[in-house]
Amino acid sequence: MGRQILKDFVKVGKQMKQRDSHTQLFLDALLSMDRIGSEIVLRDVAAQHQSFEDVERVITETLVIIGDGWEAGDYSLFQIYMSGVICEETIARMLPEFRIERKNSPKIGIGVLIDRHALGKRIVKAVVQAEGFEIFDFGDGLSVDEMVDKTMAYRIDVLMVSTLMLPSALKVKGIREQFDQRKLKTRLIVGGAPFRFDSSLWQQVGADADGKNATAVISIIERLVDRQ
Ligand code: B12
Repeated sequence: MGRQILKDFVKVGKQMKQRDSHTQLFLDALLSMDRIGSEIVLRDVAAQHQSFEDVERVITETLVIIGDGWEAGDYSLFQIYMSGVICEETIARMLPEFRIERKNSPKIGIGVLIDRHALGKRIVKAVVQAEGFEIFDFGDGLSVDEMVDKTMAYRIDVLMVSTLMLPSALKVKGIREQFDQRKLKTRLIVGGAPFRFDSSLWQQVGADADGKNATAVISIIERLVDRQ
């Protein structure tokens, strides 16, 4: 028993050492639901690196740690929920400072297919919005038909689909099939954990591109729209 406690203690110590200090500070602030402390950490990251990409990295790393901790029974569902809310609020306050003006934006839609993991979508949406694009949020837990119907109703040029579970990722194929049947020219960009774990999955499901994170998606949109 004593040995196990010592082992666990050493393991936690190692994990803390390996973590970036900003990630550790942000984790502590989120777990104690400290909104002001969370924002101070992210502002410090932004000031040191002068880019939103590093802010995004700290947010994503920390949310994954909290999610894994929840699965291991260390944190509560409420802590995950509140962490998401705090991240979203903080991003909404910080991103306008990075915002750029853009003329002739393509119409972009974003939604989570089938599953309910909405945190990644919120971050992607916030970044795309800050880059001056016109973006419509279709929500989460959407079926293939709902995704296609909304794409048509809003005359979307680029549809961004977020999925965090493999069965949902495989359903993207259904969106591609319907686009082809209806002869829609809408470009399809996918993202989320299954596409990060398997780098050729986006091609297998018929997407036009995948994005590893929110910051990466901007150049992908520009490239796909230019090519049309
Ligand atoms: C937090 C979390 C939850 C939270 C979700 C809270 C919420 N409101 O979103 C809760 C606790 C509710 C949850 C529930 C479940 N979860 Co969960 N969850 C996670 C966890 C730990 C982190 C996900 C997350 O929020 N990451 C932080 C965000 C910011 O990162 P992200 O989503 O990856 O997004 C970034 C990029 O991927 C990218 N991106 C995302 N979308 C898009 C879209 C585009 C177009 C682009 C370009 C980029 C992009 O940019 C984002 C910002 O950088 C993952 C583990 C993991 N490694 O991903 C498991 C995980 C996704 N969950 C999993 C599972 C199985 C479930 C449950 C079924 C069962 C369970 N364990 O209880 C339920 C299902 C809920 C449902 N119906 O959808 C599995 C999926 C496995 C699989 N292969 O299918 C994972 C991978 C855990 C695991 N290792 O088993 N989960």
